[in-house]
Amino acid sequence: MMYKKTQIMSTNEIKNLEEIFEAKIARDEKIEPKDWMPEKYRKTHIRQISQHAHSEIVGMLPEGNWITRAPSLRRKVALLAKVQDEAGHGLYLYSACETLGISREELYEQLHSGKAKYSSIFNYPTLTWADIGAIGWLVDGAAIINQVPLCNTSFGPYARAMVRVCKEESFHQRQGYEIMMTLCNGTQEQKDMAQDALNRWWWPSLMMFGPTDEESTHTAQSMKWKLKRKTNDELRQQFIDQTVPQADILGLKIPDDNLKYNNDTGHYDFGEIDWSEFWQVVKGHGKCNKERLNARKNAWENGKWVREAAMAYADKQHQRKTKQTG
Ligand code: FAQ
Repeated sequence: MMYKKTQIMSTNEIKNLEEIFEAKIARDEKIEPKDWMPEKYRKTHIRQISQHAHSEIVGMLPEGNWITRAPSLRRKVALLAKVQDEAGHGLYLYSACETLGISREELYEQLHSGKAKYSSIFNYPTLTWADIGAIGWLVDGAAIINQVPLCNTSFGPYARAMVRVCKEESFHQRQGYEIMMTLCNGTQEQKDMAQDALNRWWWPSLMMFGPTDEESTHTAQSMKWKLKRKTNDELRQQFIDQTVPQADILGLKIPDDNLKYNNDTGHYDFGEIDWSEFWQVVKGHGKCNKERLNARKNAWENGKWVREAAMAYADKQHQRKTKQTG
């Protein structure tokens, strides 16, 4: 009897907590790590924030490939800084994710075992220098459009991390566009290289926004929790509308024969995305999935001695301090 009463009490308590949580969301107040939150909210955030963090860290690899081959000192310095920024973004995001009660080790383990996803876009190869321009222009361009609404997401640590990330992404987008501009104002060979990079990165960039709203498993719930502020299709359309005029300025042709401005909607209509390619890449069968994951696993293995040395040093410091105070 007593047990039943406690159960009823706790159900009421939970209902109460749920109401407080929902009211906070409705008032656009941030949910902070120590606040009560539904377990599904916590898990969804761990999933999205960790996927985002992994994307930043894996996203360093395609560009890292070009640091030693950048065509000038100025280009090398800018690319080096960009790749370092991406490492920083990964670290803010892992930290935000840890506030939800999961350890960094678990997060890495999920990436290395293939349990956690990272963005499909980073499974494509960077074949020429123009790819570095195209990544900055298109991939960072898409990332900004996706991430600006996240500055206003409901979970405090994620929203705050996003503010800084977006400022840096906007510098990345400009450096990419400037590379494209330089190539397009160069020789015919350079312009062809820029066009070839656009041809290869355009469709994968559209896929970055995820499946269509109809196919998206998480969008409806994430919109209710104000984790997502705009749907995958809305963001994809915004990206296309913003990017087509930029391609015109460069004098490049977007590789889509069905791309056409629609006077009635005020948006560009566009061709069919190859969703079978997207799902193949997401499932691990893209051109570079194995290479990317192996690079991350090797980095983890090779860094083992550094982690051990750092722990031993921290231990020593701690012992010294307790000796002094004791
Ligand atoms: N790749 O129900 P939805 C960057 C999965 S950072 C792989 O629509 P959701 C910076 C999804 O996880 C780029 N998987 O999912 C940079 C789910 O599977 P699950 C990363 C994808 O979460 C620039 C399933 O499909 N940005 O670029 C992808 O509501 C340059 C169903 O999908 C972020 O992570 C994909 N593209 O919406 C770095 C931003 N799309 O988990 C270096 C934050 C979907 O159930 C160089 N994330 N899936 O097994 C988001 O906004 C969302 O998570 C979406 C997906 C929009 C990506």
